Amino acid sequence: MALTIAGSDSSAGAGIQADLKTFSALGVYGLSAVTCIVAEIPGKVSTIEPVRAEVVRDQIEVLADNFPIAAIKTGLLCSAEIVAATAKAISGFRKNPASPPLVVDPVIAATTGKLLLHDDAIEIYEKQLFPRATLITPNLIEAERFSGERILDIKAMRRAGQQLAKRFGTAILLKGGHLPGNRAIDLLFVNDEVIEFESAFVRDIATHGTGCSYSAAIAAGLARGLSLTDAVDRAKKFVTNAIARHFRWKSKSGEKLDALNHSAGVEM
Ligand code: PXL
Repeated sequence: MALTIAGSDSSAGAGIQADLKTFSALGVYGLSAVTCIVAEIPGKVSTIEPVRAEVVRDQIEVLADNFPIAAIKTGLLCSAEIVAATAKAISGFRKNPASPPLVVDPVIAATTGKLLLHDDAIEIYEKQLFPRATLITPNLIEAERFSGERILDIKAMRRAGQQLAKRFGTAILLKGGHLPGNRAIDLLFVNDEVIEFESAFVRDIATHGTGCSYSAAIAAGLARGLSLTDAVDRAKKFVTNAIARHFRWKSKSGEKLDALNHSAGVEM
């Protein structure tokens, strides 16, 4: 079983809905703790309503006591209080000798650039949640925020990834999807090694929810006992397929909208 601690996306392409669809597609039973409710359509966030931090903590604690959780992922945590409550609840069951691996997707903004995380949450992430992580999966914008460096090419990606892995004592998957070019290159920094993952960059498709689905697929792989490198490799293929076999439709106003196809799947 895998647990996602994340926000609800009403359009269900990102957030907790994407995570649960991903877990199911990869044969893993999904559990969830909701951190906030986001009313949105792909590309346009309307409202964000946080859940009280104690309620977030309680959702995690009742699950931890009663389900054999084999991996955890965090997504949008919304506020400093919720990041702190999550770190506290997780450390409760991470004292257990069989503590599950933790994948932290440090969601700061939606694909459109709309900020989803309060600014004062950054420091709590760095102090309380990152040190507990097995893997952190920033995109370039998030990595710039946490490393304080501009990342405009692969060389800068290597520098920033190494810095973050060292500083937080954890593996880092730095996602290069925002770099120019026709390849989507991600770098995994683990145990002083750098491993490159590459796929063709799929153009002209809105990729709302890709980051959420990627980190959920990695957590699913870890829950099924894959090594970190194998879990990332399968997860990248899963996400690439979900993009390639996307759904597309038109809204009432004639706007073209896309969503990932989580059931396109790959074998784990
Ligand atoms: O894709 C980032 C993201 C994560 N989580 C939730 C979201 C979004 C983007 O809109 O709504 C709940």
